[in-house]
Amino acid sequence: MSLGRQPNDEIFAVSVMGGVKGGHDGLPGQSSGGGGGASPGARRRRLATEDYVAGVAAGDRTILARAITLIESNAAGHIAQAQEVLQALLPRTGNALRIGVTGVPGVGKSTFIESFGHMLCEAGHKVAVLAVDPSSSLTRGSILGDKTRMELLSRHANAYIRPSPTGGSLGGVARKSRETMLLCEAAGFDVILVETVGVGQSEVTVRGMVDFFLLLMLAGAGDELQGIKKGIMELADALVITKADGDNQAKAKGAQADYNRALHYMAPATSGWRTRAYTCSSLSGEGIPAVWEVIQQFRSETEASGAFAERRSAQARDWVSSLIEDYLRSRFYAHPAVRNQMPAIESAVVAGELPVTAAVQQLVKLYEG
Ligand SMILES: Nc1nc2c(ncn2[C@@H]2O[C@H](COP(=O)(O)OP(=O)(O)OP(=O)(O)O)[C@@H](O)[C@H]2O)c(=O)[nH]1
Ligand SMILES: [Mg+2]
Repeated sequence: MSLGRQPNDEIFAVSVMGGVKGGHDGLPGQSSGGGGGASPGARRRRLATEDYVAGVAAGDRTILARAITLIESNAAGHIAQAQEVLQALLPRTGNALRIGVTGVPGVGKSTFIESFGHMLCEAGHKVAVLAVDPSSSLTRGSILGDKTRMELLSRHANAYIRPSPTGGSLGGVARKSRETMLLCEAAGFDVILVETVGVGQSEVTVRGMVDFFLLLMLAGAGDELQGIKKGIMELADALVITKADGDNQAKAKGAQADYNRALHYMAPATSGWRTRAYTCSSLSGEGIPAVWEVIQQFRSETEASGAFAERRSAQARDWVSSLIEDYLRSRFYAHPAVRNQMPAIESAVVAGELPVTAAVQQLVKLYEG
């Protein structure tokens, strides 16, 4: 599973870019201009590493929020401390069930998470909800919209909702979300729900960080629109037709049968597991407990077969290699000689005066100095 790749990634903030905005947890060196309102004590200083570690391990939400803000920061000093915090907390991570939720805009992801998450919290689970939305720097409004859509869940003592990190490429957002997931696990959350919009590369990225991947679909919407052409169905461990209520119920059942037929001919997303279609209504709650039963069944079967642990290992290896690639790429593009010569070499290629391979060799030579 590979991460989305873009040049000039800020993965390790080699070339310092925008950084997080509106530091609502009050890290120094970030503009707090107006964003979070004038809450008392908003301008807190950074904590010592031991305090972050102890606070997160004790499940202290305020400190968890501040540790996540540290993780999301692109400032070099913050990155170093964030890694110390993660290193110390690593033995406490890995115990949660990680569930990705995707689907086209408006399919009902947030409403599903509200209903599903609330059911789990009531059953005694501790549920963290994260979002991976590389576009959210442009549409900050939707984050606020989500919080209000998850009103019941966000007020539950067992739930913690964290909006998508803003700003930067998918690779940068993905790194922050993975590390945030680890912090939530260390804080004692045993179910992590990751919402992502199904409109691009971000589903593939989220598939690469979760154990179970849930694709929500609408009855009667065009298949191409919903990712069949893009192969998203092949990534899913379950397909859930949403909004199976009122007049839509019969249509949803029809779609379920159609998708089950289509799934029959597809390779499974997880070896040994058969992906099936289900229906639910997040408004009435019908079908929501069944989704949890499917996920528990998946967990027990894949843990027994070894597929669960194998996927986790493969994800860790893929994470290492994709971070290396992102790191090297950003180093390369940030290199002064490369930056200096790039425009001329590109022009020569475009003008047909220089073969591409020779151009790249020249640039790499400059980089290697
Ligand atoms: N009838 C009915 N409507 C629903 C159901 N679930 C969601 N909706 C409605 O569908 C609309 C979109 O729901 P959201 O949960 O915001 O969808 P989303 O997939 O999170 O959307 P984005 O975050 O914008 O991608 C809202 O108006 C919901 O009230 C359902 O089970 N039944
Ligand atoms: Mg949403």
